[in-house]
Amino acid sequence: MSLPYVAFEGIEGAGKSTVAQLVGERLEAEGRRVVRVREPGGTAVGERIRAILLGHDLLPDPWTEALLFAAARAQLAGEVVGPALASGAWVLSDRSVYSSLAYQGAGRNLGIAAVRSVNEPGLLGVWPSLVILLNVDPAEGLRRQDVGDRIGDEGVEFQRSVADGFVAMAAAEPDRFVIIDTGEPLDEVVDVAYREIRSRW
Ligand code: T5A
Repeated sequence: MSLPYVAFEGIEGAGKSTVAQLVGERLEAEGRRVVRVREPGGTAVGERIRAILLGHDLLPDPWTEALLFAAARAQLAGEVVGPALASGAWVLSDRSVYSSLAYQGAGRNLGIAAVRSVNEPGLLGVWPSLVILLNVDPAEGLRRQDVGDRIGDEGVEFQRSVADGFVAMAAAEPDRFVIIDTGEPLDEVVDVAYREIRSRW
């Protein structure tokens, strides 16, 4: 049986953090041990890398950006995700390697296969078993955001190419991805996500 490692994905403002939090609360209410992580970040090293990546004061080149995301992720995999899964916990992740494939691979045009190959060594074979892809119109997603980050501020056309990247990956891996339309009320989105997770584990 696959490990309960679930990633919540989508473009800016899709509702990833909100839905991951609420689904986690439902799982905890059933007595399950849930470890929540976010990318980039989730470790001391990763949070420092996050500040480099998302602040407006530095402008990493596209490959520097891709490699820094991969570096933060490698730290998270070794320090948190791998041990949590080994201990029997469920891992709910606000973004994952699939964000790199969509943002750097598709959005920045580095190529999904090339970005995948630089991420693979650091992930130690542990990929999200289920990706809940929250679908939102890019303009609506940007409206929902409180504060933009450097990459989120690239604008609506960039968001569109990232969204297209996510949809292409979902079509290529239909067993791993579930797409949920977030035009529905939040309660309903959470309910569908929760049921998709519980149908697998
Ligand atoms: N990035 C990240 C890469 O380029 N490559 C990578 O490999 C990785 C990991 C990270 C940035 O880095 C980039 C992507 C990003 O630009 P982040 O911290 O993940 O940034 O932040 P964002 O995605 O920008 O997070 P947001 O907070 O904007 O989006 P969320 O988490 O999707 O949205 P959330 O949950 O905060 O919700 C936003 C608002 O919408 C409402 C919520 O209540 C909230 O007010 N909402 C809904 N409203 C109506 N109906 C619904 N169904 C709703 N769901 C949520």
